Amino acid sequence: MGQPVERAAGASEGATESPLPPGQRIQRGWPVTHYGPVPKFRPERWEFRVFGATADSEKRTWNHEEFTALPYTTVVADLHCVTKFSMIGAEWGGVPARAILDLAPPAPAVTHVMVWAEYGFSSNLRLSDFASDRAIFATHKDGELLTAEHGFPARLVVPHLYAWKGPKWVRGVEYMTADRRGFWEERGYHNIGDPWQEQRYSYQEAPGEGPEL
Ligand SMILES: Nc1nc2c(c(=O)[nH]1)N[C@H]1C(S)=C(S)[C@@H](COP(=O)(O)O)O[C@H]1N2
Ligand SMILES: [Mo]
Repeated sequence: MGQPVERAAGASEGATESPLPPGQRIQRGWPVTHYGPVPKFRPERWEFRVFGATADSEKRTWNHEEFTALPYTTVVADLHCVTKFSMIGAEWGGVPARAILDLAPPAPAVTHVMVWAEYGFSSNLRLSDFASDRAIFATHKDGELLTAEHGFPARLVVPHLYAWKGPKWVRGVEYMTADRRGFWEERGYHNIGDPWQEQRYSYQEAPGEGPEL
């Protein structure tokens, strides 16, 4: 905090060699950032739901045991918070977003998804962003289960977008045939949120980058 932005030798060690997006600085440790309380996890009540415009018009749900049996992969990726800290080089383990798209295919008309979390928190993504082979519903970080405050039992990580695009305490995905703003996107954050283009705030949106506010 307060130090000049620098890319010191140690800063990029590890598996990610990518530079930091503009305006970001490296945060040591892992701060907790979210709106509202940390939800209590109740395994018997938890389910992950895919709904909206599915290819067969059916909803799909997985209970916690079933969800933990879905394909598992790891992705090394940084978290870029729009408030300008970045947490670099984490190894996320969990269910690739692609696996969800394969197991519960969207209808051809789907262009966007809304990712839903506890307490109605949500974030919208273009289908193409969600379909990235690096997008992951993380259950683990660096080989350990996520802690409650970091999103246990699952959080979305979309490495090429700002971290608010990855809800903690995720509960499902809605397939949409038109774009709609999620929680932070309605409250001043950019509809797309590409950190490499510094798409932080909705007032920066170019025409066509988001639905009317
Ligand atoms: N459910 C939920 N998920 C959320 C948020 C939130 O407010 N609620 N905040 C986002 C923001 S702005 C950031 S920077 C990251 C922070 O994740 P961390 O607390 O694990 O560092 O979570 C994201 N996911
Ligand atoms: Mo954030």
